[in-house]
Amino acid sequence: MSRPTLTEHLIASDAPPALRLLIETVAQTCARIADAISQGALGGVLGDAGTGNVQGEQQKKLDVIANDMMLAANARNGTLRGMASEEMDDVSPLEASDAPYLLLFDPLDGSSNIDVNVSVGTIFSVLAAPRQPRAVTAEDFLQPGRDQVAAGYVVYGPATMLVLTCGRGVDGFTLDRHTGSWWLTQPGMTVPAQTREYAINASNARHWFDPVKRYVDDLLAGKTGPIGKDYNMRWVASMVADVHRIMSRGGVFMYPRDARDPDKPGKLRLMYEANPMAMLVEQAGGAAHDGTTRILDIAPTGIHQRVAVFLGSREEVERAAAYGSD
Ligand code: AHM
Ligand code: MG
Repeated sequence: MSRPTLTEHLIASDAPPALRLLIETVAQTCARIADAISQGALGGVLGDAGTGNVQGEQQKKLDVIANDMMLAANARNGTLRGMASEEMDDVSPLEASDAPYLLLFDPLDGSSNIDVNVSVGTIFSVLAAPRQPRAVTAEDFLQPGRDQVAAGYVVYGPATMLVLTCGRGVDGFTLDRHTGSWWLTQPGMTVPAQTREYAINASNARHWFDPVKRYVDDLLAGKTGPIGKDYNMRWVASMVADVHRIMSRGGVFMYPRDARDPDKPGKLRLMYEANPMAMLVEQAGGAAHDGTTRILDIAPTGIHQRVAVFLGSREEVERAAAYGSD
């Protein structure tokens, strides 16, 4: 069967050459990250790095390795004016030039799963750089998610897959580990509007605000409750893996704000987790909101800002929103 490679697909879809080069560099880097992950204990890559990031989280060795790989590979291809990452306190400006893009990424999402050999991922978001050829600052990155030029993730699962949008639908590519090529295997991915599957870390139930409690109670009540159908539940604790399941067969993913720490509006980060996932899910026909607002319309105030996330099958996300926020 003849299928296009990522390069052929990007050429056929008229992606500007700089965007094509950027996406191909990210994809090649992720293929190398996949290789490092797959070495496991043999590669000496498991365990803690012994350092923390700006979020106050312990870094895994692979968090640092993946971050360094992304930085090194993307610094010199001439497409970027700056990068920002979950693992770096501040944005990393590149030389002032007329390079057209900014790149934000979570180099290794779900890294608590690394040491137990469960799927993890890389998430990325591409924004336009300012028109003037000057050094970029953090403010230049603070654009609403609806202005993203492209977004994607790579899931390091039983197969390594890249799921990508450049603003005209969503396509899935599978990595051939022997040749390093990415092949279009899931063109035009869509999220079914309805679902019978939800994803939430229910160990936080006692901290949830009332609307989330009521909604999850109604999901649990199944056929005999007000929603009138039985649901199944899944929680990988790797957002990439949970979202990939939803991109493949539908579902609703929730990481709500809760009462544990009023200064933290949720756990996940807007700029390099929620925004790219929201763009992908919307481009596939789904929906994404924070309980009150469409995620892609949130005006960002900080690179590492956190946000509540409800995303996935459109009708289920709308149902969750109808319960209110807090
Ligand atoms: P990370 O980027 O530091 O790995 O954290 C984000 C991850 C998500 O992938 C996942 O959905 C969530 O944290 C799981 O959180 P919890 O351990 O509270 O269930
Ligand atoms: Mg993450």
